[in-house]
Amino acid sequence: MAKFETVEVTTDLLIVGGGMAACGAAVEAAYWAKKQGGMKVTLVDKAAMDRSGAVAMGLSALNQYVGIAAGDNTAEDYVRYVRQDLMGITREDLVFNIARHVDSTVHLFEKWGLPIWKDDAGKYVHEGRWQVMINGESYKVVVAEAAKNALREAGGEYYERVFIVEPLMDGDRVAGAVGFSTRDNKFYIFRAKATLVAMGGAVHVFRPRSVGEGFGRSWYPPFNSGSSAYFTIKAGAEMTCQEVRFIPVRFKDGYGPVGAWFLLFKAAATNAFGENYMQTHQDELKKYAPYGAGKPIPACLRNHLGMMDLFAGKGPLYMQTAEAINKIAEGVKAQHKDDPKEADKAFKKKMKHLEEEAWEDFLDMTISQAILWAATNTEPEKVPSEIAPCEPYFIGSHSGASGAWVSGPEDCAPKDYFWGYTNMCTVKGLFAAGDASGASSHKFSSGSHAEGRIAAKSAIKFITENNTLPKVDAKQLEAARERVLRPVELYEANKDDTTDPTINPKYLMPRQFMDRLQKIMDEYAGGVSMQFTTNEKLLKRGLELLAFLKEDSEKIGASNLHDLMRAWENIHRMWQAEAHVRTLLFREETRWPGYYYRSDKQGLDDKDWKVFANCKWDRTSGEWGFMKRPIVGIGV
Ligand code: SFD
Ligand code: AMP
Repeated sequence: MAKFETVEVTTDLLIVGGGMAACGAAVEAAYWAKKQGGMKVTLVDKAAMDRSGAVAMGLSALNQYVGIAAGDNTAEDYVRYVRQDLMGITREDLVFNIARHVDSTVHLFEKWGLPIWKDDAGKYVHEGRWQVMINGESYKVVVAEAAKNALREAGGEYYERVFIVEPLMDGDRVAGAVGFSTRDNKFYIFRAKATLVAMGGAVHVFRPRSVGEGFGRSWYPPFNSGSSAYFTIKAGAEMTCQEVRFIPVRFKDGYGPVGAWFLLFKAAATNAFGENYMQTHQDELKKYAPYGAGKPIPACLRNHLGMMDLFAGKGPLYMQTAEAINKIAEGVKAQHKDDPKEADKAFKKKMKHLEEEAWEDFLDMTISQAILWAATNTEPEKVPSEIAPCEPYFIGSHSGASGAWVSGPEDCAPKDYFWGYTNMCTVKGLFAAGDASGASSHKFSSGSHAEGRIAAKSAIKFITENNTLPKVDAKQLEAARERVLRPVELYEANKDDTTDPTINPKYLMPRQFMDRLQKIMDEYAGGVSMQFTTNEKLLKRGLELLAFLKEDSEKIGASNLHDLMRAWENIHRMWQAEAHVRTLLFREETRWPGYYYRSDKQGLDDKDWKVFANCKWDRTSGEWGFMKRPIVGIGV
């Protein structure tokens, strides 16, 4: 086999991931590490931090800004908003903790150079109550630069293009991680006193809508492949909300954002016959009281009402862009009633401005949607544009909730939710933030950064109080190296058995493995082709097929380092998939219609299921355990 050098790095705090939460963690940890004198912080990203993770292409808004100092909202308001959107299932202590700190993160972004839109009075321009508009095409570059500078100044290190595979353990304490370089033949061992997981959520677990020539295009970035879930599950951490996938409704095929259209432009979405499904299906919302009756209507229920028309054959669905833009411009025209010439001029000027904003919304974060509009002659001021629900994603920081079960903050976490260190998982020394931590939805990019800061400060405290380097025996390291590099060895040993090295009886290629995973998930766990619907029988059959896939996960081949990354990405996805299917089976109700439907358990069942559905994979027995955890609010 090709020679792989083993590189060992010893550090105090290890941050795995380089996205929003990891960058927040780096800035905060560097500050406290410097204060503690000589503590070392190391960050490892599979990609280049400037353009890694969900914010790689940029974003057009900061979706969480509370505006506490200005008296616009309180952190308690935010808790009520998230509870409503997630149909009552949320860790209010965690949401509150992020909400009370997020504004300071946004102010840091601005200080570091992120252009946030301001009105004539110098106030942030809001998209909606919680969202502020940015010129965000270089958002991630700005945030990554600050993180790298902070690490450098504190004597820390960052590794880019090193893929983290799995945790190292010292009994019940995490001891670091192993991974490999995606550029050089190097196997990495990171030993650490505490490890903070921030490797995002997961995409391409389900068969995507975009296949063939569009393959790889998805709403969520293809680089996030379930590594956070895999890492925490494998460390033996309790996980939460694994059934809660997120289905964003997006401009079809380019996956352009809809938030600006709904909130800023006040556009309506309709079925193909021009009927506004949010109005025609209002009665349906009553079934999901109290959430259905509350405001804003939860994202899953907004999806659900659109899906009712789609599944009844009234598609395609459309965003009425032209109607919305024209209405705003007409409003400006009306201000010049007495001067038709001036009115016409004002109308044209406003139309031009709105048109620019519409395109910029895509160019800031989803350039491919702008290209698709251009390619299909879609002029938003003249014609409506098709929207559709995407395939399911796992993203605990958006309107999903999946992630690790972490400790809340001491001052406001209910007793059952506090075990010593804020944002520590149920495994000693293991911390999680952003998509990696569960049941604290709607933190988005800014809240994930804030949560990274919270978790890092807490991890540094853990280190000062547990200041020993966990032990990892040589046997564990050798086994990890063998397992991580096995796909390369399998491929090299057997590739000459067949004329086409991608078709081989001794191994399968990462893409073949992923295709099978996606087919299983799509057909048995309620993907796009099943109209997001599943039942007990389908889920159980899906689990049988996943078991065969798991056997084959030991047989993935890799012809190069890129393939090796693909191999591990898909194994990570498979574990995320299994946690999802098992938890869908466990929760016997349909709490989030519009995200998924259990056809055999329709509707809400608050009596039995207004609880968290948690799970844990036992490291010794290899068995999954499931438990209900009570919802305890913070009294707001
Ligand atoms: O509106 C490994 N999000 C939006 N948030 C906003 O605030 N405003 C918006 O405008 C947003 N929009 C949006 C958003 C997300 C997406 C996908 C789109 C549009 C298309 C949400 C935020 O982006 C999201 O909440 C945060 O980014 C979450 O932060 P974090 O840190 O949990 O995840 P990350 O930033 O994706 O970073 C993940 C990192 O992990 C690395 N990684 N590193 C080493 N080894 C491995 N095995 C790894 N696997 C992954 C990645 O490289 C990356 O560095 S809107 O349309 O909704
Ligand atoms: P999106 O572009 O859909 O990700 O939305 C950006 C932000 O706007 C998120 O905070 C969403 O929850 C919110 N949002 C989008 N559409 C609506 C809507 N119709 N009503 C209320 N909030 C919305």
